[in-house]
Amino acid sequence: MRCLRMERNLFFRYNIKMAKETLPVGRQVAVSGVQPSGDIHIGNYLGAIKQFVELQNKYKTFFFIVDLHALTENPDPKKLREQTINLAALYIACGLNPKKTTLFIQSHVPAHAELGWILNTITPLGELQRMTQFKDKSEKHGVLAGLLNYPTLMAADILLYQPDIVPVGEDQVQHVELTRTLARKFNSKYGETFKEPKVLLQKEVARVMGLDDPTKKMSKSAGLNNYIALTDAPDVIRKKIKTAVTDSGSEIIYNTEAKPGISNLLSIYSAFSGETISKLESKYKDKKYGEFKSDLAELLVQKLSPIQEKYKSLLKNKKSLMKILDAGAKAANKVAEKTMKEVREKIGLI
Ligand code: AQP
Repeated sequence: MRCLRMERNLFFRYNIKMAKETLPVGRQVAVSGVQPSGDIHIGNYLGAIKQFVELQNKYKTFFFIVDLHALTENPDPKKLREQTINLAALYIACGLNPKKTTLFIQSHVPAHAELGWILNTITPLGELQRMTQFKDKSEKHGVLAGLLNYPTLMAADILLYQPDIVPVGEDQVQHVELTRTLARKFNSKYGETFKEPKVLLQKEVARVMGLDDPTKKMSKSAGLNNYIALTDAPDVIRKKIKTAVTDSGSEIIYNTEAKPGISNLLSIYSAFSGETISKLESKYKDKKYGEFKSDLAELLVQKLSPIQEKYKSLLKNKKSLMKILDAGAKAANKVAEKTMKEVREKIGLI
């Protein structure tokens, strides 16, 4: 009950659209990105990428690889390059179609950094210091200015394309809310310039939890046993699900407070199978955790293997991936420049 109330408050407060809501017809704009900061996992997929794929059929979409954001974790340059191109392949393998979506690398559109800087100049320090991600990540990486300014760069990523919606996982809701605040602030100071976008959340899987700690979100940086990577081999998937933390008792029921482990696995099962959680609860009534886990592992192997095959084949031709990304950057630059021209004029840059 408490959870439900909190959820309702969250949705009200942040002006969140539900993924199940009928999407508007016409060419509204959707924008989002993923960091090339490690193995892309099923949390990133269910919370974000899967939505991107669905949205490209109804919206004008800009989806990108946020390499400048990944720098906040001081990655090895060779690894960053490799993960950037891998993420491009993975996006396409998951179903993004470069003919429908503008797909590009963030750093190939200089306006992101430029607008990020401009937004910094109207952002109170306290707004950045209170961000949950900043607090969590500065514990791991030290208090770097890049981490602090992550949300203003993210606001620029979004506002440049004047989107109606921003599909993200729940952990990014706070940053999108700051984006809306900054858009309002800029508009009231310099005149109507930016649209205030809404968050689009995939309710049931907006926060997929870690396999080794179902009280915290699944995260690329939380260690190998925390997540199922989209590229994990079948045996790795089986082993990770087998060792995923479950709860005391033996019932397979959804109750995030009493049974966070099983509830998380049920959400994952439901999202990949399309079966409702209550149907799964009935299916596994009187069954053991072991049988449920083994079925879930096989489901994941089956659903991820076509993505993995396509991913491997796309990576054989990196030149053609780069061509797609170059064309995407060209198209994105055009849209971003239009916004920047207006911004520069309004704030007095010659
Ligand atoms: N556990 C999750 N459940 C649902 N959605 C999630 N997302 C991330 N984790 C979950 C969503 O995935 C998109 C891309 O995330 P990101 O790469 O920009 O960075 P993040 O949110 O910080 O993701 P990670 O996996 O935790 O990466 P690291 O460890 O590098 O910080 C976003 O829409 C995010 O909400």
